[in-house]
This record gives sequence, structure tokens and C-alpha cells, in this order.
Amino acid sequence: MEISGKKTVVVGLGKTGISAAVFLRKRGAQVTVSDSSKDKNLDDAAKELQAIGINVELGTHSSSSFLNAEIIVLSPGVPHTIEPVTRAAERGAIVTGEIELASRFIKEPIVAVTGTNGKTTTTTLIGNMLEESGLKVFVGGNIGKPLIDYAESENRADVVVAEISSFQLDTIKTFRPRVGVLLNITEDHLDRYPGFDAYVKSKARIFENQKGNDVLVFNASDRYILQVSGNIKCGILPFFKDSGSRDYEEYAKISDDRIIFNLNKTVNCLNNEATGQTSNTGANFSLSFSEINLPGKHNMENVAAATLAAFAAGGNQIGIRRALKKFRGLPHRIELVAEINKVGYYDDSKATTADSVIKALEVFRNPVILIMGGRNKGINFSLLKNAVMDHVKKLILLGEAKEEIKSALGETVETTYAVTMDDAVGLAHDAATAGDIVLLSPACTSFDMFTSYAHRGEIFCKAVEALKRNR
Ligand code: UMA
Repeated sequence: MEISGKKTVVVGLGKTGISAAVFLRKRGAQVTVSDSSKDKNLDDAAKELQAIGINVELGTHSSSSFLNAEIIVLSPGVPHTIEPVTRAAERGAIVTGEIELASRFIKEPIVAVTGTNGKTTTTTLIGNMLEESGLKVFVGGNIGKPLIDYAESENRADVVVAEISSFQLDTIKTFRPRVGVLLNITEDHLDRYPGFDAYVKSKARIFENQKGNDVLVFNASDRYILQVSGNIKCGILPFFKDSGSRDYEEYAKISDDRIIFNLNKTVNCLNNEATGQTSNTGANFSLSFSEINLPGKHNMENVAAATLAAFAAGGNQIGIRRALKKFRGLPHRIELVAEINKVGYYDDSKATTADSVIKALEVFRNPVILIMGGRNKGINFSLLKNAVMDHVKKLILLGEAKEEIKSALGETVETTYAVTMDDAVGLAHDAATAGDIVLLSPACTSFDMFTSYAHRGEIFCKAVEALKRNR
């Protein structure tokens, strides 16, 4: 893609927009960044970009900014259907995303991870496993570090590991990960897609351009992934739960207490390319759940996927085991924050889908007091009925979606409203008896009350710490 001298517009002045604008400017493009928000927090970034010759428009997407644009780079949070963008596309502008743009300038092989849940854990694990195997790795993408930063960096890696969201897949064209990972597909982001089918199609784009000896690691126990798997045109490394027999040559099977890897052939598809590593042949081994410091069966799926992907990208068994031994999970994902009066307080603020809340509830055998709520992003809360019935002693609801959740689940379990997070934690404490679990697992986004899921998790942790101090 020729960039020098081109009239470009970057939409959104978040992490992606800032990085993409700097990249385009350094490559000699005329750059305008347009952000519909007037938020004062954008002012500093705007000034920094202006200082290097980038135009910044805040508070609107004016048609004049998009007039004569040749390339438009969308941030993932910006729908590609907004009017100024569709108009410019009709006039012949190239509309792209930061992932597509970055991938055109990255020569090293890319391992790309998508799925509704578990992306960040799996991406982090793959990065750690490859590093422990002696490779130089860049980890970025939806995990919080735009991929385009790597395209500009002088610090070259052997392998790039990228977390990729469906929003980012919506704007790809040629993006071709040498190793793709498709973890699972459950209802999510239905406020952004016309329906679930469109969301499934978006996720399946991870392997759209994979071919030849590229590899797709995928969840063969996921019915929506199986529905789209007919379109795979590259090598496969499936992982699945130990039920039913499947005719796969190489795979990972998750039994009741271990993950069994059957990797008889050479699976390193990057063999002797960028990594210079030799192939991993004859890797038949198993990982016991007790060796893995992560809660829940869903995490065994993440470990299975990460291990297969790491093998495919040149990792070795010693490095993979070493990384697993060190990894203790990421913050805000079923994270034990404190134990107060024999009650465990867990922060699962990252859980913004029904499926992730179900997975969290399944981790616990003891009664759970569940704190839920926030802004609904199109989730059908009645999907939680059975799991709530089986695990939850009391439901404490917070935020914009509280009434909607109550009407879906209120008949299943005793329900109370809370106004603030402090209030929710206090009510949970009052309801808990020794042995119970207090779990924040919201099934909603945080944006009605907090700046991010991490912010929500931090406020929860602070409330729990205060409770511990004052008890
Ligand atoms: N904006 C407009 N016009 C619009 C809509 C938004 O100008 O029509 C502006 C907003 O005012 C805001 C800016 O766009 O100032 C924000 O852009 P963004 O939401 O794309 O945010 P970034 O900071 O660029 O972060 C994005 C990802 N965010 C989203 O996909 C919503 C980050 O993932 C990612 O880490 C980052 O790029 C680097 O790749 C976050 C996320 O929530 C963690 N992802 C979703 C998820 O994981 O479920 C997909």
C-alpha cells in the first residue's frame, strides 16, 4: 500500500488512532484524525499529534475532513457503517483498519488469536511459551498495544503474537496469520452486529486468507466454529473436550484431569523461516490440570489452544512447560482478591458475556453471591438461568441493566439492587456465611459507571480491601 503523499483520515483518537496517525505521518502521508467526542481527555493527544503536523478534528466527523480522502483508517471502536465513511468509500476511498495496515508492513510471521472469551489469556500464554522457548516475541493487538507500533519499531522480533477482536477482523482484506487461533464463539457485541450470524462470520475471518502450510488452531467442540470450519484452506490443529471420537490426525484432547496432545507429525509451520527453529516431531505428551495454575475447564481450553499454537510457531515442550509453571493468570479474571471470614472474594470484572459468567460460576462448588450488571451490549440474560439456579445464593445487581437482569433472573434467585460498587460489596458481605464465594462477574460492559472493565475491577478490589480493614 502506497502511503507517501496520500490524503489520509484516521477515525478515533484512542490508542489505535494515535499509533496509526503517527505511523502514516512518518511515512509521508497528509493525516487528519477525526474523533466525534469533545472529551477534554483527548486534548493532550491532539496537541502532540498537531505538533508533528497532523490535523486533529474533535467533536464531530465533518464531511470536509473526509472530502478527497484516499485512505481511511478506522479504530476498532468505530463502526464501518458510519455515514462519512460509507460516503468516502462510495467516492473510492480505501477504508481499512489498523490491523490490515500493520500486517502489510510486518514481514515476520504473525500468530493471531480470536474468540469471544479467553483471547487475552491465550495470547499472553503463547507469547510466554515462545519466549521461554528462546524466541524473540512481540505481543500486541486488542490486548492493548496496537500492532502498528511494531510495524514502526526498530526492535525486530522472530514472531508477532496478536490478539484480534471481531471489530478488527471487520476491516481486514489480506491479513494472513501464519498461525490462527479460534477459541470459541458465543453471543457478544450484538449491539454492533445486525445479528449473531454476522458476528460468527466476522470471527471466521481469522482464517479467511490462511492457506498452504499455515495452521489454524480451533475449538472442535464449539458448534458455531464447526459450522464455519468447512471453509478452512490450511493445516489444522483442533482441540476438543473428551467426548465422541473425531478423525483428526493431530490434536489436543481435554479429559477430566489432563490435556492429551497428539502431535505425531511436524507441526512447526514456521520451520526454518523467520525463526530458524527445527521442527517439533513426535510430540505426544500430556499436561495434568494440577500443573496449570488457572481455574476452570475453560482455562484448560485456553492452555490447549496456546500450546498447539506455540508448537506451530516454533515453541518447544520445555519452554511451553516452563511458561505454564510461571503463569498465574491475568488480573480481573476470576482473581482471588481476599478472604474475609472464610468467604472468598473474586474479581471477574473482565466477564462481559453470558458465557464467561457461566464459566466463572462453574469454577465454584460452594454457594456464590454474584454481583452483576453494568451496560448491556445486547446480551440475553436468560441464558444464565440454569447456571444461576445451580450456583447462586443471592444476586446483587448494579448499573443500567439491573432491571433487565432482574426480569430475566429475578424469579430464579433472591435479588437486590445496589447503587455503587461499595454498596454491592457491603450487601454481599452481609449475605455471605463462611464457605461462600462473593464473585463480581458482570455480564455487562462497565461504561455506564466506570472507564473500563479494569477500572471496575480496581474499584471492586478497593471496596473489598476497605471491608477487610474495617471488619
Ligand atoms: N469514536 C469516534 N467515532 C465513532 C466511535 C468512536 O470518533 O463513531 C472515537 C471515540 O470517541 C474514542 C475513540 O474512537 O475517542 C476510541 O477508539 P477505540 O474504541 O477503537 O479505542 P482504542 O483506544 O483505539 O482501543 C482499541 C480497542 N478498543 C475497542 O475495540 C473498543 C482496544 O480493545 C484495543 O486494546 C486497542 O484498540 C489496541 O488495539 C479494548 C476492547 O474493549 C480492550 N476491545 C473489545 C473487547 O475486547 O471486547 C473488542
